[in-house]
Amino acid sequence: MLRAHGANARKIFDLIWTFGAVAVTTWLLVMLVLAMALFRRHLAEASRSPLQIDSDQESRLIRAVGIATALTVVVLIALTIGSFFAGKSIASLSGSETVIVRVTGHQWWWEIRYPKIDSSHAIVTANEIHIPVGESVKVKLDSLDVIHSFWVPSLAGKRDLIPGRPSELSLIADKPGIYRGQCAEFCGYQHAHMAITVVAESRKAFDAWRSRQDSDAVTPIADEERRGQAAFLGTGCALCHAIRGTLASGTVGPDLTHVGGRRSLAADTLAMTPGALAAWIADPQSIKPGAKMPRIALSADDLNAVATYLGSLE
Ligand code: HEC
Ligand SMILES: [Cu+2]
Repeated sequence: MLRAHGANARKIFDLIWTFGAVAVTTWLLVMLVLAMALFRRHLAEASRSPLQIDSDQESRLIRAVGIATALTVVVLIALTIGSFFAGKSIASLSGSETVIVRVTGHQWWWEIRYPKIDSSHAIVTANEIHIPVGESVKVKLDSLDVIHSFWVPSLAGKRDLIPGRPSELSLIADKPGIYRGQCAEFCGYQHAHMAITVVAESRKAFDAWRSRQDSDAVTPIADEERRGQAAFLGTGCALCHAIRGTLASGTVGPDLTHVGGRRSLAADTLAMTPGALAAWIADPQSIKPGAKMPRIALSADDLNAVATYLGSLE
């Protein structure tokens, strides 16, 4: 949030500093006045009895308190107006989007879809959004289970994903890079392991990524990968996962058509490495207890083969 990299995030960043500066200044002034008052009372107590009332001083104090109260109200109104206009100018950024992404929250991962354009298919992936740098991207949000919240602090503010009540947000990244996001609404056991990655890249790299995602999964040629595919299709993985180009078409878990090309596994819980892939498949419950993927017993050879096969799906 303090490292804003997009128009939308910068508006929020300015607001944070304005609120912070006003709050700190107010606090310092209050402390200063308090110190002065205590000091003066200390001097006065020495020279006259505390029961003696000085009516001049009383009316001065009443005036001072009145002015301070009025100033507080003015500051509150000014901050409210500032926040209103920041919200309005964030809203005015929408409408010029060149890319649309649909994000659906699940316990505890993000389903990402890019609707069909021209001759390409709709793309389905998970936990990793690619966007072209400098272009405004419309993110449409929905949830299938509980309330989640989409928050990529360097790029935009938070927006809740409420089941049955679609909402949207626009994202803009003005520098290529990898921006981490996090579910920002407590959504159950593995809420903390529900991160999202936004990869902002040049238009050329984005188009290349898109067309790679658009193709079906590669057909395995090596023996090990063929064995992995057979084990995948034969042990129930396909009930929950889809791999385009094979019979696997489950929708309970992330689409795995290009899983090997992602940067991380299980909503950024593990970095994508051959070892992590095998560890996840061997026992997802020890890595992300409560995750909606059961532990499935595979022989050591099948496990290695499945991990090799999935790793090859880039
Ligand atoms: C009952 C449904 C179900 C079954 C059966 C299942 N999975 Fe999963 N799988 C999931 C869910 C849900 C997730 C997301 C977990 C999370 O991140 O919280 C997942 C995540 C994954 C991931 C990580 C994907 C990513 O992009 O982060 C891989 C790889 C995977 N499963 C492989 C397999 C393999 C191999 C099998 C068969 C041995 C299998 N799964 C069986 C539901 C299932
Ligand atoms: Cu969540």
